[in-house]
Amino acid sequence: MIQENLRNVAIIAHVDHGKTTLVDALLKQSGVYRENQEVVERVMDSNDQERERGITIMAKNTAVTYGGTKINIVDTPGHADFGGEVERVLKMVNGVILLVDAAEGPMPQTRFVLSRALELGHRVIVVVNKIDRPDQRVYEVIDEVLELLIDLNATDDQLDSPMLFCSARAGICGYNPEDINDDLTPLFQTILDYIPAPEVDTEGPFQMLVSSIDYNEFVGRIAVGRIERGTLRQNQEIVVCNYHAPGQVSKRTKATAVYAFDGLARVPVTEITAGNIVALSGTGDITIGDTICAPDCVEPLEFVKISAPTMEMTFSVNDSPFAGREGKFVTSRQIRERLFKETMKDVSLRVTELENSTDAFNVAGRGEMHLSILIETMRREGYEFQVSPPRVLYKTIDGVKCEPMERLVVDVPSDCSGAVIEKMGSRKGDFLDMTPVGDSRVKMTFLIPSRGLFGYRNEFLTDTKGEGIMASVFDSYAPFRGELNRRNVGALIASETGESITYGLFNAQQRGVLFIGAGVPVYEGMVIGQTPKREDVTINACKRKQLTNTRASGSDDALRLIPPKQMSLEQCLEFLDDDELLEVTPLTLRIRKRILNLEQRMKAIHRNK
Ligand SMILES: Nc1nc2c(ncn2[C@@H]2O[C@H](COP(=O)(O)OP(=O)(O)OP(=O)(O)O)[C@@H](O)[C@H]2O)c(=O)[nH]1
Ligand SMILES: [Mg+2]
Repeated sequence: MIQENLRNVAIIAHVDHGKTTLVDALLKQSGVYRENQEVVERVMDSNDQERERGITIMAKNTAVTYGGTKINIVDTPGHADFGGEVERVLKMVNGVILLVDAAEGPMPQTRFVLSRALELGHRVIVVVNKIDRPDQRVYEVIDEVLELLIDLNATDDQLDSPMLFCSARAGICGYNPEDINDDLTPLFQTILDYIPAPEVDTEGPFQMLVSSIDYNEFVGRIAVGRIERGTLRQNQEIVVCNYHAPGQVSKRTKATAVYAFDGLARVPVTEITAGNIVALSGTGDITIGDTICAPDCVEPLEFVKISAPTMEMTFSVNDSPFAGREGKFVTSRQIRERLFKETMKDVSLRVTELENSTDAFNVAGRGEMHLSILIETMRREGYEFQVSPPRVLYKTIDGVKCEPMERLVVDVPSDCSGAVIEKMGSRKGDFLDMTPVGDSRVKMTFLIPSRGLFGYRNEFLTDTKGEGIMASVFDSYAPFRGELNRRNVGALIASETGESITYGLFNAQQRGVLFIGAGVPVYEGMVIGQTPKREDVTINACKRKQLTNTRASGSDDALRLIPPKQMSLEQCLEFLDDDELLEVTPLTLRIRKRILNLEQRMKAIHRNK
């Protein structure tokens, strides 16, 4: 049977190309909002960190009705670190909308998400967005998209994909850049005409693949996915086949509540047929990739291939001198439970226990941002722990040590290109190609070890006077390219435990840039700033001025401190060197030497020499 009045589509693109903004416009123009209803911008970016950072982190579902047809829409993240989110939802849909920024053109993540959609044989609607940008170059971008499709071995059918032109922000689009409608009718119409309606068997035994997990404190875990076959009724008996333990006896349970998506809400339904995207509770401990079946026909479905993590960090119990002062959850058992819980809903995260330690866990993900979001989420929940610097995951291929390489695309003012090429060289990157963008900019592609990109973003912004755009995505594993310095500055290290004092810091700031001001508790071995050269300097931040007969120590107030450099979580992670750790508590981030005591540290240095 063909579900004529149903379409399931995902919106995919590189970061910031306007996916969530387009969903806003689709919701508005399909009449989801009442008149006078207050409308939030980028409404799908509903969790705290998404709103703060202005990016989508998790893929989410919504649905609109247009001309009597229900369109389930999945909004996906465009940042390369969350590529796993895109991979997992592609099985839920029957086609995709590929957005491309009219000025930036296809970027690394455009290539990644498009290749995944093509592999699954999905139909693609190409939408060139932000045509209102003064620096738009629509006609060049059209060619770039076609080149990309050819490069990815698209079939003739896929090469004939419809192409539309749109301003998501203005809510307008058209079939031709010179002829734009004053609403999104052409896009709605193209979805109805070009994305296939699900063709399904509604009579057979019920079967569904779980593509998302949600949580609600009243009903617990909620499984989301597209019904593959059959019909689901409320309170129907179901069986869950565990994706992680194939062959294991499956758990029998009941679908206590079944919901369909409707605008920003979920509405309870008593019965729903194959082809539809549903949310259901009552499944207990379920994970993404599980299959839910009717008890009389237990057949697990195949899940999509999720790309493997390329880097990891060690999370461990905080053992600094200040441990346990600020966190609510500090034990290894609590940290362990929290990390494993995360793997149930994040398909690209891997957590493993260390062989000879019960207090430490290796957490592997797709990039620094992927792991820093997890760290930030945990600290907001009250967890305290420490993390190692991120390191890439090596692989031995045919007996050769290989490392992950990234495809890096930069779009920079032409006169900055030399500086960027030089830096790429020193970070062991290979230059692939360069094309002009308009009159004054160039787009360059490099293949560079993931290691070579650690800490590069800030340098890049300086080298391009803040006008450069850079984006990278994992490309492949290639033979190890040799040692690279992790950073080219040193650490200013506190030599005493106590409270930082203006006098001591005044001396310290002559040696480098401080991360703390006066009145901050410090301990021996804590990193309180950076030095300009690759050389660590130990300094007493708690030092008081000697009292003399004529002047009291209070005259410290006359010394002026330069405001400290406030280090964000990401900056701390970029800064960390191999012999350092980051202490994370709900209130504070402290960088410290792994070995706190100066004497022991010197011994360790000698040993390594
Ligand atoms: N000029 C212009 N700006 C737009 C348009 N559509 C979106 N933007 C802006 O582009 C920025 C990113 O928009 P989002 O909708 O968050 O982009 P996204 O693709 O969802 O980003 P991620 O989910 O993080 O990958 C926002 O500042 C939007 O206001 C458009 O049509 N024209
Ligand atoms: Mg978004």
